[in-house]
Amino acid sequence: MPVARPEPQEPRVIAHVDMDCFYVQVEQRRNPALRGQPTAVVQYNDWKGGGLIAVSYEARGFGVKRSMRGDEAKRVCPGINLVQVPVARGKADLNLYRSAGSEVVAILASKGKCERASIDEVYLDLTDAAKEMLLQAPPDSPEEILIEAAKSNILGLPSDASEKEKIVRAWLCRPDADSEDKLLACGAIIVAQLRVRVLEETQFTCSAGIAHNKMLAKLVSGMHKPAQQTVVPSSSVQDFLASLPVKKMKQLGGKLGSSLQDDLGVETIGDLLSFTEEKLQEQYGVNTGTWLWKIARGISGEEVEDRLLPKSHGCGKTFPGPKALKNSASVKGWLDQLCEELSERIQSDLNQNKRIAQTLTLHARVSKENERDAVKKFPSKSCPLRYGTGKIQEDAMKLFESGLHDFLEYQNTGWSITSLSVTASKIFDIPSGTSSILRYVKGPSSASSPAIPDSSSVPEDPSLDNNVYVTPSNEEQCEPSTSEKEDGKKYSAISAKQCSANEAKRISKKFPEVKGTSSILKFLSRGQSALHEKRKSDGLICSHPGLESSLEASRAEEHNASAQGADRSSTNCGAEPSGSNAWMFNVEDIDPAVVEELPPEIRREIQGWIRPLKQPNTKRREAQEIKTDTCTVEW
Ligand code: TTP
Repeated sequence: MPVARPEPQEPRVIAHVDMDCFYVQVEQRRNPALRGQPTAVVQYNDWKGGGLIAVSYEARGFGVKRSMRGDEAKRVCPGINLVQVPVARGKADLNLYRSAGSEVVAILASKGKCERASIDEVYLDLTDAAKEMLLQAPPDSPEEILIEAAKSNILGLPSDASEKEKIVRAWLCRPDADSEDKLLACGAIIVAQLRVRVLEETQFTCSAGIAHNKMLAKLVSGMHKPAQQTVVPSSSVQDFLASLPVKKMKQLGGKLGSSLQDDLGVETIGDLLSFTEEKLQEQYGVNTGTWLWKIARGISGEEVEDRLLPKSHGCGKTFPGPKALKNSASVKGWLDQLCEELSERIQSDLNQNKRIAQTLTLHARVSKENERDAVKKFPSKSCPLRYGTGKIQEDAMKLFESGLHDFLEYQNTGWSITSLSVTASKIFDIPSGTSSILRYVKGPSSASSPAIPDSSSVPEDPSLDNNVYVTPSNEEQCEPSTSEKEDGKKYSAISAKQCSANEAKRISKKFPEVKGTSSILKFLSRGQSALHEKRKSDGLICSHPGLESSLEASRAEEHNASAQGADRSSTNCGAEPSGSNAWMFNVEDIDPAVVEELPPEIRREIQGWIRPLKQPNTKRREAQEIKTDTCTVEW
């Protein structure tokens, strides 16, 4: 359910920019002969000419729609060019479009906070840039307005075509405008400049909405497509919303919108004005009620997030008609392929962006034999994500089996899968430089700490050389518990290399004072003696030579290293610290209150590691923790 956000005190300038028929434009750039031609991008062209996923505006002129298949599009528009989406691993490979989207985002992000909302759309907070323009170079001469800005559609202005450009130029330079409209005018000029740059540098056109909040900007960005922008002055908001059908708003597209129509007789956003806030709260709860009351007035406090990367990664495949999967072997075959792609993508996200995904989710569509119209859905299942293709494949198959078990409800009947997808979500940043800590505060075996990447998949962090986040007294070494070692299990999070004495030495050598990190020491050293006993029975034990001994140890290390000249990277850190000050901890026992004291970047990192460790052991996880989720691929 949507929730009202606090509104900012000052007026903002927000833009929503959406590429025009994006995949088609990408294909037209690859093959310029397609420019200006009716064209569509199709996904699977072996059944009725493939499903259309993007349609050029020329083809739309002939009545071609995205819902059509290729054969139908050819009937409607015989001259249409159908371009097949690239294929890899037997499914659509969207990398080409993803990176084209990133090219655009790099340009759009140059003027303010930028939130990538999908493969081809972003929100921009241009408030600061607009204020700066207003101070330093306000638009004051209609003749000097950039032609692209002069072509803006401004809600509430007369739409007389012959005079439109003149009227818009005058509006953008009005000396008597209030400060909100002046800021909006600057925003419109900035967006026009950005769109011109996008066209020049990428050859892509885009459309945009410019308003005082995200909601309004998004609602109007598609109003005049392609290659145009629309501005919503405050004075035009009520008229615009008065006739806007409720279903046009993303959050009202589903049950909430249907309830407004059926239960309250609300057809347009404007109709909501006849209800008090109390009435809406009574009907839909305090938060949603207030949100509805506010949107009816064009009020929305939602902020533009500073995020250029997706919130999750997903890979899916549909198996229509006769292609439906009917046995576990074929599901496994496809799941393996999807997981391989997912693994590559999260690994590349980790390498390039230092981001780690924590949750793996499996979605499927399935029907029971002879029950094709059954309403029961295959329950989506999630579990903590383990890095490494093999582990993801293994976990995804377990999720599938668990979901199928729930779906079949103990019935021994046939089934057919018509779609499968895997998603990696709950992605968080490893704050730059703090990966030194990751090497010390790590989980136990891969089985019980699935979100932690393989040692082999954790890239060496080049920033380590410049950023050290612990003081000399905070040198830590990690080791798996003895019992785990005896079990011969693999330790995904800890390798001899990571925990090497050499590394301890490396870190001990460069310990600039970093504020606040004494908290780490505090929580690491808490309750050490009690935990010592526990280390043999469960979880990761990180051992730490006490203050005195750590310094001694590091001196000794240095001495040994220079004396032996050996490559210490393979030194196993399994030996227990022996000094009387030695202490150790189990990450399960970290006091969250103490973590709260840490500097934010370290806190985020440690919390990211602690959470997965709070999971029960593997067997219990299989049985209980795999849970229904409603995860979607998000940006
Ligand atoms: P959209 O922005 O929804 O549409 P579009 O860019 O093709 O056209 P418009 O000018 O009307 O905005 O989607 C962006 C791209 O995402 C689109 O080019 C193809 C892809 N896409 C799919 O693959 N499947 C879908 O169901 C939709 C809606 C889009």
